[in-house]
Amino acid sequence: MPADQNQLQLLKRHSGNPILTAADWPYPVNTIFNPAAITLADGSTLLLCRVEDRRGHSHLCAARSANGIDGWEIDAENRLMPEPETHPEELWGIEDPRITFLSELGEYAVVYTSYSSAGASVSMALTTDFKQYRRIGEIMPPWDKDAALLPRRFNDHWILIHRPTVSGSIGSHIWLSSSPDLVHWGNHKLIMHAREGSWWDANKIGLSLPPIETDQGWLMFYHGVRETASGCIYRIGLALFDLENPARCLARGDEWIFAPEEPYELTGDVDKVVFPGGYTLGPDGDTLNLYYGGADSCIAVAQGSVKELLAWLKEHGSIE
Ligand code: BMA
Repeated sequence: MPADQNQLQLLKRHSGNPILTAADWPYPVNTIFNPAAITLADGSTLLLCRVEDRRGHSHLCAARSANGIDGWEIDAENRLMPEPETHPEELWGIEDPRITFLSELGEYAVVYTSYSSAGASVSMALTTDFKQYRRIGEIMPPWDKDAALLPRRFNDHWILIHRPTVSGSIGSHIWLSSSPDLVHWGNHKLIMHAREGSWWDANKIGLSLPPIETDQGWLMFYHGVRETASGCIYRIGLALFDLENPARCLARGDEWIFAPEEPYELTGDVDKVVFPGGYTLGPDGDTLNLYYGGADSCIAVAQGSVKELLAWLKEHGSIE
């Protein structure tokens, strides 16, 4: 699988990858992967990591680092654990968080997948410090995952991007829903289709990062899942949505921009997976640190430039 020059130019893997593995954890776990990420007020980085225990159930655990690369302090005291007694949808664990800061509330919204015998659904909790959480609970019924909030209201409504899967329907696509209060959701709109046939993003796509606000629109990273005879390949593509009307797709890249290439992405509990869930921006407002899970077994980081990603999309994107 030769490395594509384009990919290397757009997103450059850190030489210290993987930056976090199960061996770094202060208690016994199976794997850690698929983190959310934010920059804290003091400029340090917080990753909210998906931790899978040795039953196969996941919970969320914060790790903090001054430079976002190493020196991680893992906060084993204040984990977000499944609470199946009060939230039965969390029976088999909670997974794949995405974080958005809601300045109107002065709180971070953590949107995550909860997993039970009814399937995977979208849940939300609010926090100010990643030590104590106030659960909103299940906001989308199964099957639904790969969700994140936009940071502010549009016409008095919050916006959630998510990926429902309906049994019997053709493909899993990206949708947008609105809510006046973060609890009641409606006005559902399909905003981006999975492609068909031999495309890298045929049949199943899902939001990766919370969309990034730029002067040209909301920059969306999404994953495409290609089914092959030897299993699925999770790769990452780009799309751009209208700033004022985030349901309107302005452009979508034809090629993937990031794909499993390194050993820690090719081999693990699930082979050939790159799964970004969070990013931070450097002080220049342009340098993007993309945090992702590798092969469902580790956490890694790659760097790019928002301006270059937008320029690439302009050249390689088509209007939906
Ligand atoms: C998806 C999610 C991710 C996982 C990926 C590959 O459906 O469950 O958490 O990384 O599959 O196994």
